[in-house]
Amino acid sequence: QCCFVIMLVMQTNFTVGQFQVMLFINNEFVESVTKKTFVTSNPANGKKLADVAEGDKDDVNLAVEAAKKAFKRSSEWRNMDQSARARLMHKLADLIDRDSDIIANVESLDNGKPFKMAKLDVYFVQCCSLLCCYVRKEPIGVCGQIIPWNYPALMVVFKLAPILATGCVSILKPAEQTPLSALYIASLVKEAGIPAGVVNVITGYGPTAGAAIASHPDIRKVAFTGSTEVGKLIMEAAAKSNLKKVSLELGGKSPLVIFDDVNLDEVVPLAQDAIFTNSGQICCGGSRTFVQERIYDEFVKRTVENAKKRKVGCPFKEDTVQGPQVDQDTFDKILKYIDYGKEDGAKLEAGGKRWGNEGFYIEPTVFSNVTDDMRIAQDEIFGPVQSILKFKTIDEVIERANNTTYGLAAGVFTNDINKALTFANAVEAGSVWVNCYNATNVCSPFGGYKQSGIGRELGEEGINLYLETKAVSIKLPAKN
Ligand code: TXE
Repeated sequence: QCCFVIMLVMQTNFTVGQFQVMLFINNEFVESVTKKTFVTSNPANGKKLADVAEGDKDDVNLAVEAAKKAFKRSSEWRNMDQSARARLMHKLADLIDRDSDIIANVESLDNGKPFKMAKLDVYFVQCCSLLCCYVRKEPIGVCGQIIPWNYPALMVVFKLAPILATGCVSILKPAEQTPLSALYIASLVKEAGIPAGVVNVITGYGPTAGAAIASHPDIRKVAFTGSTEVGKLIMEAAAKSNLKKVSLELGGKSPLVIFDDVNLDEVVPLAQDAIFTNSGQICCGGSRTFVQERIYDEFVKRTVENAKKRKVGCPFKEDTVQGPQVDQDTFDKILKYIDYGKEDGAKLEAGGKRWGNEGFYIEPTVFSNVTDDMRIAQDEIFGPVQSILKFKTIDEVIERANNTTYGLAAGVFTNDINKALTFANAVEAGSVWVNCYNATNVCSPFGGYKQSGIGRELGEEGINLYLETKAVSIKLPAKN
């Protein structure tokens, strides 16, 4: 059998020399960077089968680079249509079929499983062909839900709707800054006749009450909306406690791209609402306004006029569009970022300081001449600060739009359908809006790529977050 392995490794070319098996990176068999090897042996007699290249961090890096290149926009793999991919899959399946004895032999030698079983593995043959199978969706059960302060009542609804629809039960923690509306809605839960224990609201702080939810051994799923930083803590606590399921809706630095064929009268106010809505305290806010070169100066001029017209003031006044920021910390953070913008060389065009002399109000603030490396272009500010960047071509703006660790949302304004769809398909974001912004609805899944989160709320995917899937297979007495 050993001879057979030697023979087959020669013939299949996955080795150099007789017994050395190499790494496979970028469609090449290569030695590991360190040239180190480890031994794989035959469990039937303990004898060595081969020296295998020992991959380490540097090899993983090389493989990741190769994989990134293969997945880059416009690469052969990304441009390949589905039918061509299907042809390659079938070709691979045919080759596995052709060499199934070799693969099963290797498997038996290396793992010890009987050749017969190894052969079944290769074909993934089901153990009994007389099977009837049905799939059940069942509620996960006890869920923890930790929500932020920017949309307190809306977040309660986002979180409780799938709980009630699927038959789960919730321990919900509102943010410490805004505990009141969740408690009020809790009283309505009781009034509606929902049984005791289905909805529970724990007000308190993140590192205590929030952390207790994330690490509780009897909570089977945690849903969190908030900062990326805390999202990572939640995931860590979930992993370390009972591997509870996790869905995260986190921060963003969403690009809004404006091509030079648009009507500025319409687009200037929409682009400003994209970031100034809810005093800029919005996770999917269009916080990087990319404007095409030819209309840049005019866009900035009109944006500044628009910012100066925005009504800031008492939240209960009819014509108010911008109230205060939620608390001192948030207020301080935003003013700090306005300073960073000035320090980093952006041009302050409007606002830039506190509004009035009490409460946490900030003037609608506009920066022009913002470049990608500035802190105001990279970090989530979560306030009424618009950063306007200049671009020339669609390829350039796609690259720059994606050059962020976040991927929550994106927008594009243009009258050219090709540009709109090219951008929409290429941008790495969970929601893309064309000629509109912040247009969420209950049927559209909402959530982020990259460090903007895991999972999607709303729509069918939002319901699935709260369901377990069970496959029940039954042996039948005869094939019918
Ligand atoms: O959020 P936190 P903060 C972003 C935004 C903002 C920044 C900080 O950039 O400026 O985050 O805001 C609970 N274990 N977003 O500090 O801390 C906390 O009690 C468990 C974007 O207010 O993430 C609250 O209920 N829970 C965002 C919730 O997490 C913890 C909305 C959110 O608070 C915890 C809000 C812990 N260790 C802020 N620490 C969005 N995606 O919309 C805190 N919490």
